[in-house]
Amino acid sequence: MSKDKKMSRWGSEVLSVPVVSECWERTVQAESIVIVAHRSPDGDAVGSSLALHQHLKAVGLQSRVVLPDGFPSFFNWMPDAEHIVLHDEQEAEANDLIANADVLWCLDFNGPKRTGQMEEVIRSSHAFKIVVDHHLEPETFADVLLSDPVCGSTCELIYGLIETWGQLESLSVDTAQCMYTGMMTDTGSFRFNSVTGNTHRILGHLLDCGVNQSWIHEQVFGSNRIAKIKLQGFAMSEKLMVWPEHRTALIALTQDEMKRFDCQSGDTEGLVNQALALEGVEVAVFMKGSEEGHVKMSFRSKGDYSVRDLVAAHFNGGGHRNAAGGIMQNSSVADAVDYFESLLKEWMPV
Ligand SMILES: [Mn+2]
Repeated sequence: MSKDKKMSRWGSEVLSVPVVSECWERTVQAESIVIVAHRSPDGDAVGSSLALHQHLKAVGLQSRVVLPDGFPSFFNWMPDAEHIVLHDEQEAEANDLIANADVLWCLDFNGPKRTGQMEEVIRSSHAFKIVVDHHLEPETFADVLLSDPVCGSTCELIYGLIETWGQLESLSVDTAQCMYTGMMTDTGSFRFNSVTGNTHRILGHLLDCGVNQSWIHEQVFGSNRIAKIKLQGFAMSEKLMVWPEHRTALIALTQDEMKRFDCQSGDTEGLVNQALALEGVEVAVFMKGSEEGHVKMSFRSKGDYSVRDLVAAHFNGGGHRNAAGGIMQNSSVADAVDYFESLLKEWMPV
């Protein structure tokens, strides 16, 4: 890195001033600005999309947010969440927006595959595409790639963008609330290793902007439906498997079981972390059957053990060292559990 290269104070090449400035120029000149994020949108996907949308609004620019499918209802309070276009419900409108966008902001995903049914229209759109993301091994499909796998959340990178644009004075409460939400949910409420001094400096500024942090926490973590709590109780009491000799725990739920408890989007979130929080457990797995007959999996680990390597080798997925996701196509949950068990000796810590 040459010394005279202009950097934002973020200290990495990720948000180099000329590149970030070009993104701004393109956005200002665009007639149609569209923001997209990954499928099964989480707090960071919804939060970063709406944070950018709200910021653009604050400086007088209109944009639309298009997501592949629905998000948990505990994010409904976010300003303009009701105006998000969901591809699985409004396919024609969603495709039209993406295909005809001049600038397409792609947030919180490392490749179009992560947007499910939106993949093709994103790839073929003639828009100027800008990726802002923090997942490993980003695909180079966009015109600009602002990727920082060390950063705790895409929301934190959005703050960095706004700062590098010199627009922090325009940061509205609405923008700040969305940003805070994504930073909170992607860092386990600010406790993961990805949290830095810079994260907390940003949080300090967001609070100064008027973010109501205890209210947000209450909306996201303190508004559980009874059905969700019962499902989680059932999972912990009836479905938890532990292999103490391998310091490994697993919870697996079938479609039938989830239907029995009226499982909705987001209801199984956090189960894998509960399994990981068990004494002596260093690797935790959550599996669930899907409508399409696949088994979706979340892996978590503590310390140096890389679940990413395990997932890449056996479960058709990827992620980070301590958090990864995979899938077994056309498999029953029972078969997926059996397969995982057969790998214990070879793969799990002893
Ligand atoms: Mn994220």
